Amino acid sequence: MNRVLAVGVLFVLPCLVVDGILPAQALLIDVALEASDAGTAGDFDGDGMADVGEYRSGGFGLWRIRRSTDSGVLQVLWGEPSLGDSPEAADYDGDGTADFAVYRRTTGEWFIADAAGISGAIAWGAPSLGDLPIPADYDGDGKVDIAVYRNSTGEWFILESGGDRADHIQWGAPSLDDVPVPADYDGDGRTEIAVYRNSTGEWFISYSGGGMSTVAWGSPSLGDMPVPADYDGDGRADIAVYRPQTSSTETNWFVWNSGGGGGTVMTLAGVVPVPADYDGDGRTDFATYTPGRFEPRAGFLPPFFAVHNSSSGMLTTTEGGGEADAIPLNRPTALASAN
Ligand SMILES: [Ca+2]
Ligand SMILES: [Ca+2]
Ligand SMILES: [Ca+2]
Ligand SMILES: [Ca+2]
Repeated sequence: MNRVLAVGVLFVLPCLVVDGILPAQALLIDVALEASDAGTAGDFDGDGMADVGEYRSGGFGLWRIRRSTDSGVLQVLWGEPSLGDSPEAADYDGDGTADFAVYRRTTGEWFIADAAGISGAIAWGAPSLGDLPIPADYDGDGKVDIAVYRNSTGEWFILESGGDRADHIQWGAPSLDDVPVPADYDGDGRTEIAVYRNSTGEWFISYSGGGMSTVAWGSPSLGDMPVPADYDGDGRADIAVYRPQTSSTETNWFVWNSGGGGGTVMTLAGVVPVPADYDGDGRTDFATYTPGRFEPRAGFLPPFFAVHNSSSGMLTTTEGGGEADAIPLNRPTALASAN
């Protein structure tokens, strides 16, 4: 793989804010006012609280973010769905706010809008080899690194933000249905390379400081999906799975707390898990997204988010944008990288 930066012909990504502010200005204002050193995943306005948001997988690549600071809606066009762009928002420049970014699944290119402006195409990924986008801060410099997991071979290719070094690691067995679950499991600030084995429910974690561990946590026959995140707030990602519900009262979150005390279970109805720290207390909140849908008598029911706030124990619901082609942001890596 090679890296191509800022090629002469930039992309056809239109970028505008529908509510009247040019995106470049909006981004710069956010940076100037809200810069902080520790970015919360999914936090576009930089207040330390993740924002609920959606990206339309059809049409013109519309993002719709509900700002946690003022509940205002930020709408930005970024991406070209017809070319297979998928949303990969993350804090690539380390200024404490999530940057709009897409990975182009037809060409293996990344397009990022960060504080420095709009990137050219960064070629990092081979679609024909089944590469999946898995951005995370692997080198621990506070900036998310561009990375892909090669689903055909189990290889990881990481473009480290600190020093522009590239890392290549073999970790994962495609024949055993491994999926990437990168997260900071030991809390040293560097994301671990890890896979969840969909055939057995085992986790294989390769620690950034050396060593590895294997943990059995998950029931593949019940459709468990890995959702690692720091639910107990000790700074280390917890091993966790989300189980699709057959009824709205069925328990569907199973967390193995890294801080001790065994496991945590939670029931929160919804279709897509979107865990993130929405109330900004340092603990990841259980959260789900239910897509918009047509009901025979009711007509179109808009999508909505349900968040169980860890700070208060209260449930918050927020209506989404209303389009049937919208997909939620803050999906776990294993899910987000797959589609
Ligand atoms: Ca926020
Ligand atoms: Ca980094
Ligand atoms: Ca934890
Ligand atoms: Ca929280």
